[in-house]
Amino acid sequence: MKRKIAPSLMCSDFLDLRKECDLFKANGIEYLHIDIMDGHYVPNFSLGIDFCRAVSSYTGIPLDIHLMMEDPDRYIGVFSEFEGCTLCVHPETSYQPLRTVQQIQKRGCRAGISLSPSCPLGSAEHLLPYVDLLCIMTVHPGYAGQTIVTGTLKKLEEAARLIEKKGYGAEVEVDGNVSWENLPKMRDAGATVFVAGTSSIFQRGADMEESIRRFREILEA
Ligand code: S6P
Ligand code: MG
Repeated sequence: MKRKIAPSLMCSDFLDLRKECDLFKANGIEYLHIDIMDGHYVPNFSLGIDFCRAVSSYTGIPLDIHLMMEDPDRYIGVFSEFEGCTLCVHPETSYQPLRTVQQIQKRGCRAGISLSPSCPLGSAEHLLPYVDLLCIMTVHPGYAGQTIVTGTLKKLEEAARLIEKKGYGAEVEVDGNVSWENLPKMRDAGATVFVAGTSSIFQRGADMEESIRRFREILEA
């Protein structure tokens, strides 16, 4: 499976968003990772539906929408309008997570589940045959710029191994502190989609195009 880069747009320089979107298009970025927060499931707010519309229509790059919210079923209809997008939910936020996954797929989207560091792999194992993407969060949901939580790399490795062994088709995404130091470990642990944030391509002062090239080289090594 080709390894993919998903820049996390909450880390963008919003005053220079068009320039960054142009760079993503020119450099073959596979997904745009968009964090949606409700101020309840996580103590923060980030991006919204109008932001999704703007970057989706401008770039044409498939969206990877990470729903950090209570009762995500209420918003599946709203966020499912984007061609080829992934809607990723935290299973503990839905009473019937499998039904939520199926509702997402019924609307023509790819369905993902995201496991925060507090959520063990075993609690979601039964969902793995059904999902298009499993996101292992390596920081607590809610903020960019955090440090990796110990133990999450091992969970990533176990998840990737299990998906491979069982022959499930799900992509394995890693989200949180995907830094130059952690990236090779995450690649070796079996991740296939990498959320790039302030730890790598959005580092202030660095050349973003050069950072994307460096990121890609590590993924392909
Ligand atoms: C966190 C969110 C993540 C962050 C990403 C930022 O709630 O789900 O997607 O945007 O972790 O990257 P970094 O490198 O600052 O951790
Ligand atoms: Mg995220």
